[in-house]
Amino acid sequence: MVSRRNFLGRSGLAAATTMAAAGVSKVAMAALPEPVIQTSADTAAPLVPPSGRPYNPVVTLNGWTLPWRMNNGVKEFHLVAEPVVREMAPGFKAHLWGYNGQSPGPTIEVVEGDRVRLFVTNRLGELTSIHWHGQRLPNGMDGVTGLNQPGIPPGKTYVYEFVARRPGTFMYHPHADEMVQMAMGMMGFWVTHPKQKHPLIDEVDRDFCFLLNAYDIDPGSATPKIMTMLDFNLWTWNSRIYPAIDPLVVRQNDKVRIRVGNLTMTNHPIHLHGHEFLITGTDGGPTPKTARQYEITADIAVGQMRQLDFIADEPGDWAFHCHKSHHTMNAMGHDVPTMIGVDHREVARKITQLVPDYMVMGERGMKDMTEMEMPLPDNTAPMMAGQGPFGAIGMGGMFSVLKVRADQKRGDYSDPGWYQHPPGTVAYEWTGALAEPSRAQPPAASKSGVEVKVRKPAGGHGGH
Ligand SMILES: [Cu+2]
Repeated sequence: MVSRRNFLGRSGLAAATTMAAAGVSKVAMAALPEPVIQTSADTAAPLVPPSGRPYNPVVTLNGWTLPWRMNNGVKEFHLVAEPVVREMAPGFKAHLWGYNGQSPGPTIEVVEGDRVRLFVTNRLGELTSIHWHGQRLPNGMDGVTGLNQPGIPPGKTYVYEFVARRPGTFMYHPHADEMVQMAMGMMGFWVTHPKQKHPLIDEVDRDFCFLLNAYDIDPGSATPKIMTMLDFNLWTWNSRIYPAIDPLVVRQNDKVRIRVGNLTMTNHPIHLHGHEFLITGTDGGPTPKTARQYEITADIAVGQMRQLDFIADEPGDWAFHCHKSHHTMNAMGHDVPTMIGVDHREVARKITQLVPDYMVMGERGMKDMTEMEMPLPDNTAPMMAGQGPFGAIGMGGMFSVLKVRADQKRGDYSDPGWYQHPPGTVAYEWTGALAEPSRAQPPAASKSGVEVKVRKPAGGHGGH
């Protein structure tokens, strides 16, 4: 089957939507809608709905929303399951499976009560299906291969149709060979907006969404190891790793919503600095007000979605990340021996005679790694990276920055650069006299005769 593909960048999206919404002949409407393909991994501008009930669109982090066409009052979408090349970070491209040119697939946005028709074309080499995670729908539309429908054979297109009955935050993913297909990146976000003012769903100024996903891609290779169960080396938001995850840019005092869905193999405690949020919605829908409590970390289990609302009233650059420290690192950093406190100057001198490029790693901790220009194999990313205004940030993986600015324009998502701290508001070095701290006498611990000694780092190296 040959479909014309629309290659779109940021600016092309609006044009394609207009085209999709424009009057088309009856013959064209009888055919399925042309698939819209996205080639860019940039965060697309929010897709203001050109047809149907109005709503405040979401911003998909390093992603985009799929345009639709209206056909006799039905919103029609066309998803194409296919191999894609996803740029996880500049210089690092992964060979994944996804939808419409990207992994994750495009976000689908509809309004409560919309009748939705989704054409799903399979351009993979094996069966697939789509499960509409969290939706109320007729059983035969639930997408579990073998249970609710036959798998969609390669080259075929199936049609799903249902009414988006409840507003909230949803996901979609295959229910066919799903261990493989999800390890390869097949998943997407779905938001159903309320059709009118909802007592439990506040209107917000900025509404961000992304999926948590994880991959195991050996440095220098491009295809995920699909049999990995837990020991992934790439912890990603929408198949991107920091510093290639876009910042969440907001205007000071904006009411902000962040929707997160977890399709990895473990839970992720997602942590926001500088603010407290309320979990206003879960997989089950809006959370009753009496059940909400302020949090700064939301643990999101596998298969769950969480909707975090807060007022962004503290200006600055605030870290926003998974609190599992191994999840804020990229590939290369997972099988290195612990060398803290080991004086290996002598062994390093001997090795250097044999291997001139030998590099001592981690004897003072691993932070040095962020400052080293370590030669990397082609097609991978450094373990931790990101330059901030005060030096190396030393983060990778599931990490981004909430940028709150007083002078950010309404609806402007462009990166304002680093926060300019008012004078006297940054931690500073104490340069006065230092008294020796008084220490309690250790109890009779020396009974064992074991003493632990740590060689203090010699000054002179790096710093910032
Ligand atoms: Cu995590």
